Amino acid sequence: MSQEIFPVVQWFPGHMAKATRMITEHKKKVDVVIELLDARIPRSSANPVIRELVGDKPHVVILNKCDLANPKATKEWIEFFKNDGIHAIAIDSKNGKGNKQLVKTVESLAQPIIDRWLKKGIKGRTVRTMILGIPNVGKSTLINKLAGSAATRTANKPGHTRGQQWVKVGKNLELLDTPGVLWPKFEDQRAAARLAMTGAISDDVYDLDSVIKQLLAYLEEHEPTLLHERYKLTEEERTSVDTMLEAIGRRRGCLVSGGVVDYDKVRRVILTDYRNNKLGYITFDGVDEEPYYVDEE
Ligand SMILES: Nc1nc2c(ncn2[C@@H]2O[C@H](COP(=O)(O)OP(=O)(O)O)[C@@H](O)[C@H]2O)c(=O)[nH]1
Ligand SMILES: [Mg+2]
Repeated sequence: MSQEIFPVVQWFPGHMAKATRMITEHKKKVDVVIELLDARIPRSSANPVIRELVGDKPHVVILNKCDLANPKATKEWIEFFKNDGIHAIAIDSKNGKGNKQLVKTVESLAQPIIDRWLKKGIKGRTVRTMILGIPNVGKSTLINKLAGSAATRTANKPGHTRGQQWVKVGKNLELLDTPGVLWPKFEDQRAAARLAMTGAISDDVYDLDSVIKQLLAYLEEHEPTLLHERYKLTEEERTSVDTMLEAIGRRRGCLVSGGVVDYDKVRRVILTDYRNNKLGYITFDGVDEEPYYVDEE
């Protein structure tokens, strides 16, 4: 079965302009940029604006939620970024795994900047950094973990926006306690479906039927064993995403009176199974995969 593409969510042009303004404003204040990606969808959770705006500023990519991703794929993605000249590390912010490595990486990336400062006679200046990423990628969780282990919040050094503060992390590193929110690329409908599955898009704004069909099509193509272990589908039931949905509905007892399958219920069962890791640990974005775009009128 070939992978079908279903329209998922509409593209909102205003969001890209908002992200651009936010990065442009903050860029001047920071020495190193920390870009948080979802390890399950490192391409779909990225916003291309970041690359253009960050320019040659030191930049570290974090593959967060690596506890939910396929470990082999995470290694491939780290290699992929390395080949592109970008340091990438995998972390699990929820459990604080990888935070020390993150601080060390940022400090080492900042070393040339510190050396330049020293040449100019500037001593004891802290390196400033901020976290950027799309909603729900784990920005607040990471900031809280990093800030929680920091001795003090540098309350007397406010950021530009009211209420923002710099938090001391590590020896000579400061982190802006408010992250930069980026908007994902909704114009790529396959990426949009993956963002929806992983919880980056509010459950009210996308078409669940399209998303679940893409999930089934993806599993059938890339992870058939996971799919069949969970739902025990026969060859015939796997003819199309529609026959799969119907069979899963019958097997899981998602029926309305008269023995008709309650499709809305089936979709929710599958989404819940996926989100509770009952379908395994999947990285949807492949390093070699071509981006897919649907032209919007
Ligand atoms: N499993 C797992 N969950 C995470 C991780 N980091 C964040 N989360 C969860 O992802 C959700 C969104 O995190 P949050 O920090 O609020 O994201 P933000 O919108 O980027 O600030 C929360 O339920 C977190 O507990 C991680 O590394 N692993
Ligand atoms: Mg947050």
